[in-house]
Amino acid sequence: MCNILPVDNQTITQNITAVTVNPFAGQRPGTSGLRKKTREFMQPGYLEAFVQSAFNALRGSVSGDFSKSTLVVGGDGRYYNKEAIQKILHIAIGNEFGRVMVARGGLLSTPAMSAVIRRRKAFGGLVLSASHNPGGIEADFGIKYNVSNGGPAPEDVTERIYEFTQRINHYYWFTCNDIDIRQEGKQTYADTEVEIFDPLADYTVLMSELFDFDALREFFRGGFRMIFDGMHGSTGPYAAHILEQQLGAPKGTVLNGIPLEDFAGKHPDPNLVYAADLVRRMQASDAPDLGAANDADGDRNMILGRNVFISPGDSLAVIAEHAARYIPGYRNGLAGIARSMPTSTAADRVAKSLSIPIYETPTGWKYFGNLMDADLCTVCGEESFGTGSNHIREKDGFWAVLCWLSILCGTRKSVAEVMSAHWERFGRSYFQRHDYEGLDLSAATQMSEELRPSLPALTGKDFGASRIAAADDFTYTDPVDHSVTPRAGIRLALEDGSRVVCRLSGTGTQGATLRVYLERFSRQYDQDSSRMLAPLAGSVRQLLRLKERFHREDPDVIT
Ligand code: G16
Repeated sequence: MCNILPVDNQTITQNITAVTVNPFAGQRPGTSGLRKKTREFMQPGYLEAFVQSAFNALRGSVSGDFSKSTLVVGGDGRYYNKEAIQKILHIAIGNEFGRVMVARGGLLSTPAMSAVIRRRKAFGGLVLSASHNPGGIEADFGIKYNVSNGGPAPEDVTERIYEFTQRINHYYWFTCNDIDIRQEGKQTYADTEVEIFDPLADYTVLMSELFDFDALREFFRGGFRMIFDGMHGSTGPYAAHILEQQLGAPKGTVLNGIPLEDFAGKHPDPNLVYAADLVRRMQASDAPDLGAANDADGDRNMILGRNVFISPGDSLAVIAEHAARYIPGYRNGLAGIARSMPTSTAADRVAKSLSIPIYETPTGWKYFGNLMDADLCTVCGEESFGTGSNHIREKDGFWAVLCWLSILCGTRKSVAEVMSAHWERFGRSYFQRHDYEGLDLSAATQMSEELRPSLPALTGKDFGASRIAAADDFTYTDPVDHSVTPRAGIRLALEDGSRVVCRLSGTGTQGATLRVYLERFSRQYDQDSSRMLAPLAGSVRQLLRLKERFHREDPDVIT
């Protein structure tokens, strides 16, 4: 059917119509799918054009026939999630997918999507989320395609999708009433079976295979206390189900666990700024032993102890250090560790001590996929509050929480004690990310263009409390398929081992966001991060001439 060249709004079969649509500018996926203002997505035909372009780009891999393919659909529950799911269903049936699996209520965290794709051997999945960005009609929306290994589509696929978006002229639409996705069950529409499934089931089984649920149950029974902030995103139900129902943590362990379309008007972003309530509770005199939060789609995490914040780079290093000993799923050891280039080098020292390789990739979880598929690495992490392993092909916020829970259970130490022991052994990478948001896009792009040619001449120049040993724009060559990713971030390596990285965010929906990553190594681990990093922060502001270019002195967000 779909090879027929349609004329305007031509009926293809009784209920399938080829609907005319014009291309929309700017549908190129960024670091993680297509993210835009919700209103942009709500324009007639906008989502339809992107979804059909994705199907057009993917059709070649199944010789033009989706009849044996399963597509998984779900999202983080933000505003427009339900409407988008209905549209996707009508288009997927119009494109004659053999099966479409929709999470009950349309709610599926990103890691659960990855787990479902892998366990059900699906062709791929569409995730509706703008991650940690706010939700609502005036806020953000997004859509991402995940491939059959469960991971985000690699760049060659997203570029193919983008090419199709530029010349799309119709999409296939199956006409029927809205499909009820509130109850589990199966129904057939045209040649497609639509299955509504329990979004908690596969993920819970996977976690029970990796972690020792009996030991964790015992740990809670012994009085261990934690709080988990679901930030009104999609992970609340998973956390309530696993922590409170399966592991016996007391009711009330999960805060903000009910998914809301607007995340209660907040940024569902687990960091010190946006998870301020959780931070306050972890600083109180009666604070529990562990505090954690996940973002709206459940792939990001933040870990806190009593009065202790664990930076994502340290969290990766600690999980890698202890996984084989305290987490059954990793008892055979790790094949390797991977981190994105701006992420602190704390994990590198652990990899060295374990005599396993460390891989440095561009920002974006998709770059870990090949390494994990080739069994080159087991755990991965990014400074953007992402940690995960080869159990799926996405970062997994709740998995990171269970890792920390298992480490605390196994060592019987507090979060602070685990961290001190780690730093005592390996030294500490003081790390901060400074974000300058809402910059003029062309001025920010021009800044990067001007900086690049000047990099070689920076070697030997004073910088912070040291001197620049090397400066370049990171180019990544994938060790598996040898694909090359240039311009992945400007990095300065200093003579004292410090590092500074600058890059523009690929996930923003307005203007440009400049990210500046600062890292300084020290054997002394009890210093104040801001004080340790102040000389680097000052030098980078001068190098980038931020005041002159953007009238900015201070970053909007420091994490
Ligand atoms: C996405 C990607 C991550 C990446 C992050 C930050 O996260 O999945 O791999 O590290 O964006 O990207 P940027 O610095 O370009 O904004 P998420 O949680 O937003 O999907």
